[in-house]
Amino acid sequence: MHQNKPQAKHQTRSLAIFCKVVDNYGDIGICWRLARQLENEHGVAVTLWVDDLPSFKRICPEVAIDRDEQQIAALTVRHWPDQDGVFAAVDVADIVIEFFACDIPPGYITAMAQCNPRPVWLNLEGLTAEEWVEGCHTLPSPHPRLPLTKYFFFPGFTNNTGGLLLESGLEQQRRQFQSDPSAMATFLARFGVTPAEMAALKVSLFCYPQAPVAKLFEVWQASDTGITCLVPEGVAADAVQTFLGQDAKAGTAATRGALTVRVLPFVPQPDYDKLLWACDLNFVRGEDSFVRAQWAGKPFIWHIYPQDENLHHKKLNAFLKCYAATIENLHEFSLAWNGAKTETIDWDATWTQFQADMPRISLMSINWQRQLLSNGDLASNLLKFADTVR
Ligand code: TRH
Repeated sequence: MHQNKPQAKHQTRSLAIFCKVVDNYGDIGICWRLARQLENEHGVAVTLWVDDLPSFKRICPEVAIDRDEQQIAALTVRHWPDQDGVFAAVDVADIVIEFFACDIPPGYITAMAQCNPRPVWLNLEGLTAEEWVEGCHTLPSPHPRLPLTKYFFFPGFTNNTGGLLLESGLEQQRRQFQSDPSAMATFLARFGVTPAEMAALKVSLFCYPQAPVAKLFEVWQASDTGITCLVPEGVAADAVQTFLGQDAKAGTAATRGALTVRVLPFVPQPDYDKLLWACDLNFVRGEDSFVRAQWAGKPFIWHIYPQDENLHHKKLNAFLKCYAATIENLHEFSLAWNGAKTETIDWDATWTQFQADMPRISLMSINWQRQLLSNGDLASNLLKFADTVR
């Protein structure tokens, strides 16, 4: 079945990823991206177990939401409806990844313990720039009863972590796209973006509902120069609907003052990259779009996933400290955007100062990318680690 696949560079042949969609699209977004890269670039036979096919379909239109098992882009997707199920040792993959400690089915764990040799079992954790990650990356956690060991695998921003997801051809594709204005114009025109909107400052907007979007829209309307804000359907719905004066459906747009807001459909993952590459500034959120914005090489603002007791503010500060220690206006804007400032925010000044620093941020992002690249990519690092513990 896989005779045309590249030779596996590692000892691994098969790999299973278990993904539980907690909310939104990041969980399946990350697992799907990792699965594709392992299959395409490393010749690994991947089975992706996922509990929520409709969410998956939003970022991958080929998904059939009523199928228990399907082949998509040469890998196997299995619907994982519950924790029950009997598995035999032959069902078990050489590497088993549970995403975000999602508790894989007990029957599968029992079958893992019956395998000889035993599979490599990894818990792929969430991304944070906090320093403790380096101490926890690859730590073993022996099973209390069975002869199995699970290892923690952390993505991250330093070479003492697993690195970030990055497909091998991505950088070249990005450069080619960004050096071809007509390719960018053709891409954006698909969503109805006009030449005048194209010539303005182009901003993509992906954030959680609590982001102060209405405040920013007010400032942008009064801007001296044109701003085009491209927002996927369903994002910042209240502010967008108020601005448009109608339902924020894909294809709708309105201009007030200097600002045009245009609603885009939710696009497949590869097109989302192109959107980030084509814009001058990207607002991103969660984990996966946040990482893609870093590879896009454009200024970006991160809306971090909110957590209880404002734990996320600590994570935000940890990232800003390593990403943009010297660019105060980026810090200020990021903290304001994430509700992490106690004083009242002058949005006009915060935006103006941030915008003035955008050329500096673009330059800095080249060095940042270089530093990230020196950590290797997550998929390759994961396979290398698996080889060392097999
Ligand atoms: O959707 P997110 O907020 O996802 C997550 C989840 O909430 C998760 O539970 C949490 O743990 C994590 O954030 C931190 O944001 P994220 O991570 O950016 O994922 C969005 C995915 O959707 C990403 O793979 C990009 C993709 N996407 C598209 O494919 N097309 C689009 O048009 C857009 C806007 C996004």
